[in-house]
Amino acid sequence: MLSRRRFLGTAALQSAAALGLSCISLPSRATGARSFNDAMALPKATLSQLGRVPAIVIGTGYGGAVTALRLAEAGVPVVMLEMGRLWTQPGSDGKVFTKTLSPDGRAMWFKDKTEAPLKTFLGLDVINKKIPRYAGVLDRVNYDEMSVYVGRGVGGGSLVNGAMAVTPARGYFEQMLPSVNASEMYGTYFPRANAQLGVNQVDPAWFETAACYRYARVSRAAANQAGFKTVFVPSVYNAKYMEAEQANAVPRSALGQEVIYGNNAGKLSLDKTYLADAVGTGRVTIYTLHEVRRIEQQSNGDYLLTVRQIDEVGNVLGSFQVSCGKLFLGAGSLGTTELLVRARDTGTLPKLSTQVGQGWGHNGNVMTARANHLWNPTGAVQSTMPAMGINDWANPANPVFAEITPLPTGFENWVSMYLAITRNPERGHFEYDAATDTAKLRWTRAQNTITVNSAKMMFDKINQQQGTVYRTDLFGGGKAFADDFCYHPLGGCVLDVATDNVGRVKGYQGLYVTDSALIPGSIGVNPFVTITALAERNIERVLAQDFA
Ligand code: FAE
Repeated sequence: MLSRRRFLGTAALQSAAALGLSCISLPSRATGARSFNDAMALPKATLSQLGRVPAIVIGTGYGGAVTALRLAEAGVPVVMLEMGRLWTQPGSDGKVFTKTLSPDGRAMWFKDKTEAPLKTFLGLDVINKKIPRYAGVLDRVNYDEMSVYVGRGVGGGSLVNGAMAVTPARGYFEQMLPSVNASEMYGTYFPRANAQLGVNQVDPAWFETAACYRYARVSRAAANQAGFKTVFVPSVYNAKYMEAEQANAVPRSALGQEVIYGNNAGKLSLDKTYLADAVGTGRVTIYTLHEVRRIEQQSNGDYLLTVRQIDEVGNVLGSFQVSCGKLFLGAGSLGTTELLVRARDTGTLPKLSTQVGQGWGHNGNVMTARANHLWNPTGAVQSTMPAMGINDWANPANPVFAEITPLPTGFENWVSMYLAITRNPERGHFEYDAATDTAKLRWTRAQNTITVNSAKMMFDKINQQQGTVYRTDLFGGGKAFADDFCYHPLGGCVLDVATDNVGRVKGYQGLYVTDSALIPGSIGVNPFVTITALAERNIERVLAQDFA
């Protein structure tokens, strides 16, 4: 059952979109006129009308959403600034998100053509489509030798991701974040994150017969026959809704090819969980299409932000300033790191450490695909939500955790696809580029060799056993391994290196990192459960120690 708080928050998120507002909050009457700042209760207050606020959270992804909710529950009024739009209002086609196979501008963040992970099919340029430039939900940030996919909008990556909600193996977590008490994480914060995110799992008995998971059963059999273990993968996609989709009882989303450009149903993205609860407290106001461009510190210790507001087609509506006592960065590994690298290297936060911008990794991501024999079809209708992975992470010589992913073309294609997560110790770093006023990722394609070789060892063995081959027509350039993009950017402002043990940025008081930038480049599984749990841990300590 919906709590009153979530009901109110959801209503505010829905009505703001319906009214075309770029400012989302509960009207004061809905909460019985609490004592928070009047201006914040005004749905139409522009940012510059706020002047000074106690706390600002930049970004509405996992780290930002956790932080805003817990601050608000503790009585702190919070302003959230999000560069993307709110995704709760249907467009003229009656859908919030665009169609996957015939996308419009809603698909991507200001691109002229979609830039999907798959470049071609059978070598033909039939996947990517021309689209109008618009504040779409998926961005592909193209650096010289690596492209990074991220979500844009209220909910960040939760709007576009595959919903796989995996808690990392404890031994690897301890290795990557040795200064974090693992007993507390596994006893308190991982369970808290999983509960609040709404993590569930498909019914194993239903999975065995569901047509939409034939592709996963085919990949499971091939992996098992080659000697690899497989496991079910938990998810924040509602398993019961998917069962109803398979039974044709509800509109299809996971079974309707929807995922990277957003799901019109079924998925518990953050706007339905943490953010709805946060707004429902009456203490959180979200400003959408507001991008933070500059952070400086004032003589009284407050932070002054310069924020650019755009409309949905990219016209700049204005540039505003707002100040705060405490500033939480939740703009994601790329966004948070860019803001801090820019601030250090343009001299607005000169005391930031040289460690800011270091320690970036892509969680060892690589995609690959195999061609099955004609007698082994994978199914014309495939769930876009992976439910199973090949788990060989315990192999000390070559740890790999490979998600069995769909290729939902809508017709039989005999393809088995995978997103492999490997252990790659290579790290990249960010450098400020004055000409473009951006932070550039320094990462070379050669740094991916370990990842490709690692995945190749697993899938060579499966191919050999099955007598099958790689598909080389999907990723461009005849490649079997997509070593030029990733979904899991991690690091850039690493915990206990560029920050202290709870994310306080070194060199400055009242400045915190809350998101994937804290994680040192690798966590061995899909990262959002870890990002959420770590943010839960950190904000609990910050509230106890810095707000007392
Ligand atoms: P994130 O969710 O990226 O949110 C950051 C937010 O900040 C975004 O909404 C930005 O628009 C906003 N922002 C950035 N800069 C600014 C600025 N200057 N001013 C204002 N706003 C700003 O951060 N992970 C899993 O665990 N399971 C999966 O199945 C999975 N599948 C994925 C599939 C895709 C296609 C993608 C792209 C990612 C996937 N991920 C998955 C990764 C996961 O979504 C990602 O690790 C988290 O979203 C990162 O969370 P953060 O809180 O760091």
